[in-house]
Amino acid sequence: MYNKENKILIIGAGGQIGIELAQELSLLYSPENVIVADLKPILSLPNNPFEILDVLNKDVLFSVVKKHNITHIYLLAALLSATGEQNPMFAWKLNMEGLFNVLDLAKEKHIHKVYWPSSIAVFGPTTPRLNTPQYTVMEPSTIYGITKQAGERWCEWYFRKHNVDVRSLRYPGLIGWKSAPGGGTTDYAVHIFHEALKNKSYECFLSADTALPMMHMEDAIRATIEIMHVPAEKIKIRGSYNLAGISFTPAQIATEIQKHIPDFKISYKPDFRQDIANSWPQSISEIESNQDWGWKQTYNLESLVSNMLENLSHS
Ligand code: NAD
Ligand code: AKB
Repeated sequence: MYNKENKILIIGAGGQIGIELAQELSLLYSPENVIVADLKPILSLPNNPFEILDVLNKDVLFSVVKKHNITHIYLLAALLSATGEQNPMFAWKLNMEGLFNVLDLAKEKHIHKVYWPSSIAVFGPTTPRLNTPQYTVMEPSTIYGITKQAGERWCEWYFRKHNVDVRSLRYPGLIGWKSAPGGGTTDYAVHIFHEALKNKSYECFLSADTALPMMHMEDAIRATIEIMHVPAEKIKIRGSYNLAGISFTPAQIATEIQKHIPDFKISYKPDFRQDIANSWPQSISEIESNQDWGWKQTYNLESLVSNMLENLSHS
C-alpha cells in the first residue's frame, strides 16, 4: 500500500498541517521520499529533503518535481479565512494559481496524484447550519471560502476532462499540539490550550456560544492519508468530501479545560472573525465519507482536550 517508489512533495510543509503530515508520511515512506517545500526553511523537519519553493513560480515548481522524480503532491500553501479577508486579491491569487500550477503538472502527466484540502468555509450564511449535508446551498461569504468553492469545482473539472487523480477533504477547524495555526477563524481552539497552561486565562475572539466543527489533527492527518491511499474507484466525489469532526462552542471547550485546570478563566471579545464564524455550519454530516472510503473519526471533545493538555504540558 505504501509504495516506496512514490516520491512525495508537500508544498506549504512548514504550516500547521504540513509539519504533522510530513512526519506521518515520513514514517510510512521514509523521510528521504517525502520532500518538504515552503517559502522558508522548516526547522522541525530536519530529516526530510527541503526545497525553498514559491508555488506561484511554475518553473521552479516544475524543476523541483523533475529533480526529485515527484509522483504525488500535497498542496497546502494557502491564505486562510482571517488573513484572506485582510488581503483578498492575494488570497485569490495564491489559492487559485497555486492550485492550477499543481493540477497542470498532473494533467501533463508529470505527477500521478494530487491532494488539495478544502474547508467548511465553502459553506455560507444561506447553507443549513446543522448537520450540513455534502450537497446543499453553497454561497460562501469570505474570499477564502470563494477560493475553496472554486477550487473544488476546478478539481472536479480536471478529473472529468483530464483524468487527474485529485482527492480532497473539507476540513473543519484543526487542533493539534505539534504546530501553530496560520491565520484562520478556528485558531482560538488551539490558542486556548497554550494560554490555559501558561496564564490560566484566555480572551476569545469569538462569542461564548459560537458552535463550529473542529477536528483533532491526528484524525485529520489519518483522513488525509486514508483518502490518498484508497483505490481510485472508491472516490466518488472529486470536488471535496465533508468531514464532521466534533462540534462545540468556546464555552463548552472552556468547561472541558476547567475539568483539568479548575481555575482557568475565559473571557470574550469578538472581533471581525465572529462574522466569518457566523456564516459557517455548526455541525456537518459526513455520510458520503463513511460510505465511500470508510472514514471513521476517533476523538470526541473529552479525549481531544485531555490529549492536547497532556501533550502540551510535556512539550
Ligand atoms: P498554514 O497557514 O499553517 O500553512 C501554510 C504554509 O504554506 C505556510 O508554512 C506558508 O509559509 C506556506 N506558503 C504560503 N505561501 C506559499 C507559497 N507561495 N509557496 C509555498 N508555500 C507557501 O496553513 P494550514 O493550516 O497548514 O493549512 C493548509 C491547507 O489546509 C490550506 O489549504 C488550508 O486552507 C487548509 N485547511 C486548513 C484548516 C486548518 O484548520 N488548519 C482547515 C481547513 C482547511
Ligand atoms: C480557518 O479558520 O480559516 C480554517 C478553516 C476551517 O478552513 N481553520
